Amino acid sequence: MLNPTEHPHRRYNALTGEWILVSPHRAKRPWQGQVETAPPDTRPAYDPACYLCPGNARAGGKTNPPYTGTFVFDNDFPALLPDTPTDEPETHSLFRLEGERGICRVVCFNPRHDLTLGQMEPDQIRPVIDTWAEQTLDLGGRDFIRYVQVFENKGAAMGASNPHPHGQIWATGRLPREIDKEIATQRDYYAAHGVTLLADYLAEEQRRQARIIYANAHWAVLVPFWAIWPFETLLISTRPARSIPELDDAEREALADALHQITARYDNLFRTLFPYSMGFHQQPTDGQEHPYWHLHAHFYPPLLRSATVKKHMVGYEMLGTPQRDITPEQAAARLRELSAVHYTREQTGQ
Ligand code: H2U
Ligand code: ZN
Repeated sequence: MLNPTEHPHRRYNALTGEWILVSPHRAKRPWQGQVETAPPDTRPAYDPACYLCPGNARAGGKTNPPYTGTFVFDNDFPALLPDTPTDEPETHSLFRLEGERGICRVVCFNPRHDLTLGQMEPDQIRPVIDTWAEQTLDLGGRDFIRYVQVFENKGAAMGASNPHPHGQIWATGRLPREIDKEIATQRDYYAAHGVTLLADYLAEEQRRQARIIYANAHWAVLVPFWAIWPFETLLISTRPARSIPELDDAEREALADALHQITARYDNLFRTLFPYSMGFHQQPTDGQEHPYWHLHAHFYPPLLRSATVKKHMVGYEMLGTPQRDITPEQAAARLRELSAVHYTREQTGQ
């Protein structure tokens, strides 16, 4: 009989409708690899050369105000523009091309240059959540915007341009590809069962416990059953909320706590400022009702075995199907047993 801890198998991603490959027999001794330590974090609290620090000049001539909380500005090099023509100059069905409108912004999480989300306490993360909510309302309220994507690229390994704690928001006239997929699966599930897909999924994960890393009254963090990246996680709201703005005070406090828990554990895993791309998937802002939507956030970290050994999505994964060696259950167990006291605090005894 198939043993999922030993035999190669494939797993279905209920949120995207795609399959992944799991090869547990290749990871019999996953934790005996190298344990190297990344260079110490020597960032100053303020960096005069940083284009995100308060009071500093940005490329393109603008100057940041002496901000003390979060700070949002229009990206000086935006990938999308609000006034792009949206007609379709191509008529051939094999050469489809459409203008895309949008607005790109940068969100500084904190004035301090030497922090990351993982090093910020829940009460420092809370204003970031409020800012995401405000931005979703502001951008989503525009008539040409149908989706607001809140995200963070953290670490040079993910292409982040600057270690100052910051994220981005891209708001677009059309729905992004990942959202299209999640609409199809969540809408079908809701139509068939009358509850959200992630509500049923979370209830089952709570029952099984094997992949849950952390849970509080309003959020759970787990390694999804169908995770591709070694330490990929999914943050799910207990109530099937549809967007960040609709979260009440208690849910925002609990979200700050959950974000602290997962990002601090990530940093502690390989004792490094753990790189990842993360982002929230909320309902479209197209003025329609989306009762099937269930608010969640994905964390996609590239590290596999240490501060420098990354997983590469190459070869069979590019040409065939994404594949992983250590199982989602093993990854969850590792993250679950870690402390959420950031390793840089342990070092200084604070
Ligand atoms: P990362 O999240 O990948 O680090 O990107 C930061 C963004 O900051 C990037 O999209 C923008 C870049 O265009 N940026 C500015 O808007 N002004 C600047 O002075 C430098 C970088
Ligand atoms: Zn800075």
